[in-house]
Amino acid sequence: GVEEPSNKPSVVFVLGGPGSGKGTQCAKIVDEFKYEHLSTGDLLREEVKKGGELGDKLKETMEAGKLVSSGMLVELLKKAMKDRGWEKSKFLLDGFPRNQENIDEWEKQIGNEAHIKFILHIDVSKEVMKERLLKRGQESGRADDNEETIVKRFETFEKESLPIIKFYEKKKLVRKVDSSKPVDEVYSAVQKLFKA
Ligand code: B4P
Repeated sequence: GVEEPSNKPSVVFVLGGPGSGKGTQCAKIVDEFKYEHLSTGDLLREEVKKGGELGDKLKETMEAGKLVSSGMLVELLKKAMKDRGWEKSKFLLDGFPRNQENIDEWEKQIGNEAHIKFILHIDVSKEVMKERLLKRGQESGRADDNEETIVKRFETFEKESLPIIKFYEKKKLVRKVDSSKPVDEVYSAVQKLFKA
């Protein structure tokens, strides 16, 4: 039969622990495969920069290594997606969804309006992640890249975000790469998954 052209955006979720290399790989994917890249971490850091009551509250949550509340986050995300264009767009959503509340809000605010293609899981050990985050902390001075916050971010990841990856694994939606290698080697594996 004749297929109806879909006007829904398609979405790839990029998940992995703090410092696993999500942002790094997303930049490369976008160059080659022409996705619109949105990082929820970046969106939140922009809000923090604006200051005000909301910005201050977000800053506090992020520096505690916790996840911010999902209603506002998905509103921000949806607005950013609409700003980039909706119909026929391809989005790479970096760092989302990170807990069940993120998924519930996605269902509520976006749900059938978008099509989830697959989940890219950037996988690497805690030791390697910690090393990378501490290095970035020295270079860029990101407020949450310090030893104390990193430990809390790992706790949050294991408790709230790993179960989300397992949930999508059961649905056979996950494509996983080993991110312990140098950036370009990781990217060759990523490339294959996007061409598949
Ligand atoms: P994020 O900004 O997403 O921070 P992250 O998990 O640490 O990932 P990031 O992208 O920065 O690091 P990457 O792995 O690319 O989140 C920050 C905070 O925002 C969260 O803690 C939370 O509070 C809040 N938040 C975000 N999303 C949320 C959501 N959906 N719901 C609720 N709250 C949310 O890279 C790390 C470093 O490793 C870089 O310096 C990079 O150069 C290096 N690196 C990468 N790959 C490498 C490789 N192969 N070899 C060597 N170094 C490598």
